[in-house]
Amino acid sequence: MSSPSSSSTMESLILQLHEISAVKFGNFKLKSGIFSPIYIDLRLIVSYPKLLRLISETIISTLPASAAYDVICGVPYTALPIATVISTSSDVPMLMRRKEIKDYGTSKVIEGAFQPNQICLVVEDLVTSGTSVLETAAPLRAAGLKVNDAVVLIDREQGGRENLAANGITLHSMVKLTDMVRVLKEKGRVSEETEAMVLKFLEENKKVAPVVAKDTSVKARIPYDDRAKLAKNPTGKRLFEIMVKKESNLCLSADVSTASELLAIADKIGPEICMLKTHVDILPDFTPDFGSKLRSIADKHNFLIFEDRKFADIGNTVTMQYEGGIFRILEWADIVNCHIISGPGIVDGLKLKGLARGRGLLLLAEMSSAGNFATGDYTAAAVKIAEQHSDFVIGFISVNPASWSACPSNPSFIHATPGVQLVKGGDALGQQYNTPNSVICERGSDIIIVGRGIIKAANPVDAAREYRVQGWEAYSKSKSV
Ligand code: 5BU
Repeated sequence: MSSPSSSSTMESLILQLHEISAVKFGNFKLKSGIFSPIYIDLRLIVSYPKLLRLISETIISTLPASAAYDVICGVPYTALPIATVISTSSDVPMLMRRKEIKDYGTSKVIEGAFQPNQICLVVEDLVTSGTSVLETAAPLRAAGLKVNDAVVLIDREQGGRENLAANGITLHSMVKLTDMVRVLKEKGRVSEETEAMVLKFLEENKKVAPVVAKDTSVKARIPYDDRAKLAKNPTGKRLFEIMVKKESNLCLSADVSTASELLAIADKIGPEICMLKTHVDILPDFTPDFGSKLRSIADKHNFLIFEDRKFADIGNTVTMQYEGGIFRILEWADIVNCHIISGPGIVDGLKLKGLARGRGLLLLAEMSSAGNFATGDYTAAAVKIAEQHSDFVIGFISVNPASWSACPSNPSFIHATPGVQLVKGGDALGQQYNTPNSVICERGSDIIIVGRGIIKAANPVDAAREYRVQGWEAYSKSKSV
């Protein structure tokens, strides 16, 4: 609010927002979980085209020249109309970020035409912690765009600017919440008491964490290198060591249509991952030399191979399924997994073949799909079986190990979590996605397993790098909770 003309525009804008009840006073729960005496609901502005135009014009004129950009992208949904008006009035192409990921067609997260390395300005209506801006910047960056600046109509001044700066994004705001309340008080729209209450609230809530941990029982994490020393199984130990060496807790789920595609993507993405997960029975061109070819790629890039076979039969049968058939999984997979539905005998069976070869086993303690039955006592039973076989079991497929307060697992066990994408959501067949930060920091897992988020990305290598960086940053942060 520098020049008189810009300050009168701001005043008029604030008053108009108040007139349409886009600014409300009371006791409101925010997305971040905190209660606030002031609430801003800018969804209404679509019904006031003149105001929408004024907001869009003012937003763009507030930006300093240093904030150069080639394209713009509004944070869904409220900022979409603002971004659209900016795009059409200033003739700058726009992109759209999908909030829900579809499982048909192109499965794109970013819609619109763009070139790698173009600079994208993120447009947002309201910033509290900056989480929504980061959720939009992440898939833009994964698609190869640069995100350096974000512009917002209202800054609640609760740490968003700092959280974004920590992620390389400069925030430009048109109106600060303190200015808004001051203007409304000066113009007689709110009482002195209300102003004081809002200012006190802002003073007391200057910093809202970008993502508020839902489970406060999440403890500071024991570093992977210390846990490597605790692991009894050589493959479990090696996995921790690879993670530390490559600064990667990313497992690629290589669910591609052919063995040759799988080998090609393993070679390209190998440097980013600690583990590669296969479903060997989906490959129509599988040949007996598949295992040795994949092994040499794994050795070249130093990652482990995890065949997501999900054994489920009695002990005697799984010994044959593990070693025999056309796939001969035991020959080439460092790690396999199994259900415990048939009881502990399944672990005895797999161990009979795998232990002498130094292989490792993950138990399915939880699953990512909606309505699955691996919960409560079932999860606790998996932990108990793992403890009894800690020479062979290296850990779990888990979704929310931080919530296993009744049956915490010991730190030598590793947790790997499927159902990960850069944005929360799901597919049409029950898959449920959480973000890398949520999986590692809130849910207490160790490894993010990512399939379509990488495989279907416009540039899978860039996407893998983005997942690796996000996964590792989340781990680094969680060491010092
Ligand atoms: P996606 O494309 O990231 O949704 O792929 C997830 C992969 O993880 C896929 O291969 C599944 O078979 C696998 N998966 C899973 O999604 N959920 C689970 O609970 C288990 C495995 Br176990």
